[in-house]
Amino acid sequence: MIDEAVILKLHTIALKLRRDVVEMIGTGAAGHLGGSASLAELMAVLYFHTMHFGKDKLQDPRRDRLLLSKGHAALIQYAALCELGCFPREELKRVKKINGLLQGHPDLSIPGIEGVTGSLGQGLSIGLGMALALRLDNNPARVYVVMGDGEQSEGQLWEAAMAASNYKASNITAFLDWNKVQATGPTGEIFSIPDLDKKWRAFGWDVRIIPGHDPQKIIEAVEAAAEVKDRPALIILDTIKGRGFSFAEGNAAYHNGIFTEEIYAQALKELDAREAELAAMGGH
Ligand SMILES: Cc1ncc(C[n+]2csc(CCOP(=O)(O)OP(=O)(O)O)c2C)c(N)n1
Repeated sequence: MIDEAVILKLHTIALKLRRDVVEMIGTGAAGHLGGSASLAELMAVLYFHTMHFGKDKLQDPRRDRLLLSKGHAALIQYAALCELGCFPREELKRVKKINGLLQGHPDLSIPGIEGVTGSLGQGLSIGLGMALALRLDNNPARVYVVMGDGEQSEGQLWEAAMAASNYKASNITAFLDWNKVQATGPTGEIFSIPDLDKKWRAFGWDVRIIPGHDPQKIIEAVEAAAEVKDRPALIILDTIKGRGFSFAEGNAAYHNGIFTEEIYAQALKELDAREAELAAMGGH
């Protein structure tokens, strides 16, 4: 059982990351709220609890690597890296601006980013290459790869899944953000891939499905996955797209929707309400 204070802290960090995402999107411009918000707890756990990573470890060969294969959700990763001190907060204000450090998809020029992603389906291949190289070097670092459920329709990803299993790349933990909505509608309607857990298992992976907004469950699953020594591990996160924002939850319009002034104000109001809730529980 993980200490309650640790879990509360992770919830507080997830809220902070969501707030940064909303502020980065601002008003009048498009930004990926939905697929960022569904990852807030995962990012909080990985970057602030699990990973051997930090601003002083960016060149450390033994740092764990995280690849956001669903690179369009970069804002949540930028928020986490900024909170870790990898770059100044001023950069968040210049996100997606010409000459800004932080562009629409992760890029190697950004401190803490390990791979260029955004063209869906590639992150697992990149991660597998890293994992095999780390193993050759007897390096104990782990590779974490975060994929989307819409992204599961990319063929390259399944080639990488087969290869990772063939090479028994047990130093990979992949995540599938099972938020059930992709860019323009429900994933099941656009390109239905039922029984994802069975498919990944059939491809030779260790698979578990967990509630994806529960830091405790994420920590437990990540620790259990690291104990699997003969195959790569996949954690399917049962999540809600746009989690934390009533207007965006399960709503494809906020995959990449523009915030009006009213919607922006509503988002801040809901963040404040959650902050008050966490404060009442002892968080700050
Ligand atoms: C190869 C490729 N095809 C299409 C796109 C355009 N695209 C960006 S996000 C997206 C939907 C992704 O859905 P999902 O993986 O479920 O992401 P999430 O809902 O978690 O944000 C698409 C099709 C892309 N980035 N790359």
